[in-house]
Amino acid sequence: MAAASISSDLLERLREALGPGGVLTTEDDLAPHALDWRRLFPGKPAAVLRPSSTREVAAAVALCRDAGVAIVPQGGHTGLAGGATPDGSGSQIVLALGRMNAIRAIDPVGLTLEAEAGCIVQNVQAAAEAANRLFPVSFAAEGSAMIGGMIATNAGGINVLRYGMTRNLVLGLEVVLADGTVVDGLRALRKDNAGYDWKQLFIGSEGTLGIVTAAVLRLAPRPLHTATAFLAVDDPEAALRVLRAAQDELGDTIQAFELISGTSLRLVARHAGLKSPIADAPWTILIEAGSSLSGLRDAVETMLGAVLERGDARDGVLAESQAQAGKLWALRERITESEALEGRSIKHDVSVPIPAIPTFLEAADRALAGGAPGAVANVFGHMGDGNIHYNVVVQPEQDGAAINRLVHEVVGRLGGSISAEHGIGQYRVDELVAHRRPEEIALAKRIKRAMDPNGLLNPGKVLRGGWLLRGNPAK
Ligand code: 2HG
Ligand code: ZN
Repeated sequence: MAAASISSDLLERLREALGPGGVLTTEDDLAPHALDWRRLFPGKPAAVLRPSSTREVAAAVALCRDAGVAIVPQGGHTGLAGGATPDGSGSQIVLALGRMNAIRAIDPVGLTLEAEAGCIVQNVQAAAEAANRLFPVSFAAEGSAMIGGMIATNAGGINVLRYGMTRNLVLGLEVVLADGTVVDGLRALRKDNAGYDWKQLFIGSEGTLGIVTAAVLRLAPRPLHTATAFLAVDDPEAALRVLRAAQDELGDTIQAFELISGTSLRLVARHAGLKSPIADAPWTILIEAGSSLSGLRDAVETMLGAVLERGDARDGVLAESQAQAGKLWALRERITESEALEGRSIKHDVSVPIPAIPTFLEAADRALAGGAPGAVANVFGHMGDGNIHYNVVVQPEQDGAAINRLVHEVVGRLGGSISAEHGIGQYRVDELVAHRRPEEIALAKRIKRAMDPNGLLNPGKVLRGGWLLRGNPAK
C-alpha cells in the first residue's frame, strides 16, 4: 500500500538512500510505530524509516527537509508523554533508530562507552558490566528503551540520587541537525570546557532540535557490595526522617531511595501477583546503598536499627542475597504495568523540594478528595530526588484535565516542576506554557527557531507548533 500523504518521488528517493528494508509503508509494518506504550497517543505515520547508519539518517533528514515533510524520531517508544508518536494527519514520517544498535567502544580505564542511538539501555548496562563497570541509568523500561530516547528525554530512574540524570552521564554526542548536517562531538573526555556545551541542548529536547545518532556515555566503577533494605513507615513525614538518617549514616553510598504507597503494593499484588514481605504497611521505602569498601551491610543494619528504635520505621528487612534484592526491586518496578492493568490513570511526574514532599502529598490528596471524589492516587517515586509519581486512577467519566490542574496547582504553589523526568512530549505541551515564565517559553522558542526553522523536527512536542511558521516567536 502506498504511504498516505507524502509523494511517491520522496519515497523513491528515501528508498534509494536507505535501501528497500529501510523504508516501511504497509499498514502492518507501520502499526507498531503508530502507538505509544500507554495507547494514549495514537498517530498515523506516512512511512517509517529505519536507517542503519548516521550517514543514512543525515540523508533521510535532508530529503525530508527538501520535501517539507516532518520527522518524528523514535527509539523503544516506552516514553510516557507521547513524545515519539506522530500526529494523526498521516503526513509525518517516523524515523526509527533501532537498527543503529552497535556498541562502538568501551574504555574501562577512561570509564566511557560509545553507543549508537538504537542500543537497548539494558544491553549497554550489560556491556559495562562485562567490563566490570557500571552504566548507572536504570529504570523499569530499560529492557526496551533505547539510548537515543534516553538521551532525548534526559531519562532519570532509580539511581539519579547518586549518579545524576542522563544529562550528567553524556560526555559526547553525535547529532543530525534539521538540515541534515552531522555534528560529530563524540569526544570521550571527562573534562571539556571549550566553548558552548551544545550537546546539553539536545539532551532532553525530545527530538525537537536534532536527532541523536550516537553518544559517548560515562561509566562508573562498579560498587563491589550493595545492600538493599525495605522499610515500612507510617507516613511521608517519617519517610523524610528515614531519608535524613540514611544521608547522615550512609553518606554517599546511598544510590536509591524510593517511596512506595500501600496502594501501589496492592496494585502489584493484584496484577503482578507479587507480595510485599511487610504486610499492610501504609508506606514503604526501598533503599539501596553501594560501596566497594567492606562494612556496608553493617552500616545499613545500624541505620535500620536506629530508625526502628526511634519509631521512624515500623518494620524493616535487609535483603540476604541478590535474589532477594531482586524480589524487592520487582515490587517497585512492576508498579507502572500494574497500574495500567488497573485501568485509566492520570499521571503526574512531579518534583518538589524534598522537604516539601509530605506537604505536597497532603495538599494533593485534599485537592483530589474535593475535586475528584472516588479517584485513588497511586503514589510512588524517587523520594531521594524529590520526584513523586502521583498517578490518579480514575473512573472513565472523570475529567483528566481537571485532575491535572488540581495536582499541578499544588506543585506550582510549592515551587515544583510538572515534569521531573518523563518530559513534555505531547502530553504536557499546554501545561508547560502555564508552568514556565513567559521569558522561559520565549527563550525556548528562539532556540527552536534557530535549530529547526522549518518546524520539521518532531512538531507539536514540547512546544506547540504554529507560531514558528507564522513568524512571530512572541506568539
Ligand atoms: C518509574 O519511576 C517510572 O517507575 C514510571 O518513571 C512512572 O508509571 C509511572 O508514572
Ligand atoms: Zn520514575
